[in-house]
Amino acid sequence: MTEENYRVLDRDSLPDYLAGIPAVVEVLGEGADLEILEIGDGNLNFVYRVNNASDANRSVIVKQAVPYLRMVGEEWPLSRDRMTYEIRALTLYNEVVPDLVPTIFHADEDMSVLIMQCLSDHIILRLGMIDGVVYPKVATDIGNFMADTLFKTSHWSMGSLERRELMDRFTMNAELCKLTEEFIFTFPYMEHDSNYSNPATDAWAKEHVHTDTQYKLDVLAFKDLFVSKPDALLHADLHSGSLMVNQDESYVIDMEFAYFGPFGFDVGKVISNFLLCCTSHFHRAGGAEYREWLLEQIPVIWNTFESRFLELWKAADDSAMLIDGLLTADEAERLRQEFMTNLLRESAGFAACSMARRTLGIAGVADVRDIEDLDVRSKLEIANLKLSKRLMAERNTLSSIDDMLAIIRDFYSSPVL
Ligand code: ADP
Ligand code: SR1
Ligand code: MG
Repeated sequence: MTEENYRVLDRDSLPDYLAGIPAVVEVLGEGADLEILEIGDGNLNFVYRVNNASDANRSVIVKQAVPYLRMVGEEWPLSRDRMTYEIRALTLYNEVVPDLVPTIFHADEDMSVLIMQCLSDHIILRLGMIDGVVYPKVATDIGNFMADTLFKTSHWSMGSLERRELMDRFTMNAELCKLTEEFIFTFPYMEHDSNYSNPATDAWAKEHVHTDTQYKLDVLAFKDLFVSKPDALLHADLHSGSLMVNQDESYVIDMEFAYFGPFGFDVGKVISNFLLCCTSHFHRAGGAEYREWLLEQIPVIWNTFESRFLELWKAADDSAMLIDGLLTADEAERLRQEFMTNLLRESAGFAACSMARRTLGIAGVADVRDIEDLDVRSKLEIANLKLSKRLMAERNTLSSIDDMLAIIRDFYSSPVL
């Protein structure tokens, strides 16, 4: 990545830039008039939808990283390296799960630009779920996405040398890992200038989060895992804003945080986003019926993930971890069972961290933060914090996803509002 070849693109400069890229011209049409819309609603980057003015079906998405954190502004510098990692991860995902990620038309590391398939018939899952829309395939798609990407980049699948070579391509996604270390695992559990504020929530957090030694030490144990447990190539920002869906398809986007980390981080984040949305529907129009749908998706996600992961594992050749002849069939079965129980517990802990950071930290979720009535919002926020604390405290009692669901259902059986 060089500085001299970088310039920030905008609606004026995009047409010339795109005209020089044959693969993009092929999609948009030679010499076509272009419509360009800045559609970025994310925290970090600029995203444009570009389409042929006379044929909106001929469209691409242009995503560019700028050298700062977009949600804060230029006063928070952030290296553009993140786009290099997004390009690398999306390239790999296109090999591993091509039906679940956008196709790449062009990638330019010097310009920190990614040009990809425009998902014009799809909506961000978070927005759909806020509106109470049922997506029949999303839970199985996410489960399969996680199983394939996590298993196939892990030491249970890859050989030792090839895995370390792959790890090497993601090790230096350092600034985004640091963002996660701070904004998910540190700042939300203490007084910090960056934190969100809502008076009643602040008061509750002061009493029940900042001074809860066990909870803070538990969160730190998960920060330790995040920092030190390179199980597999994670998406590492797999929330409902990173999924674009419709009734038939689901696509995963926005993999700029990709790095080698613990399996449970992706799984836990996904689960937490269904819970954050579920809590919000105590106020939102979806009500009990939609809450039930959201809760039912959690075992579907987990069971799909688990059965696909185990299917891949049972069919795997020798790996960095296992070679033929090391374990008997019974021993291998026991290993896999214990592994899955640990992964479930790990996922519950990461889900707990994710719920707290989305409640107390700078980067909230629209599910709750967009609710204007501060008292209502605060009640939902406190519910999310209580559920986070319960999941964290009871994670090591879990033997199955049904156990987790039982805790969640018991929690929601007490009044939220
Ligand atoms: P950031 O990295 O800044 O969080 P995202 O990758 O989440 O950016 O993209 C921001 C928004 O741009 C998404 O919420 C979505 O609305 C839109 N978007 C991103 N990628 C695509 C795509 N391939 N097709 C359609 N819309 C997209
Ligand atoms: C400053 S933290 C910004 C957050 O936005 C991204 O989507 C990640 O979730 C990150 O933690
Ligand atoms: Mg992003």
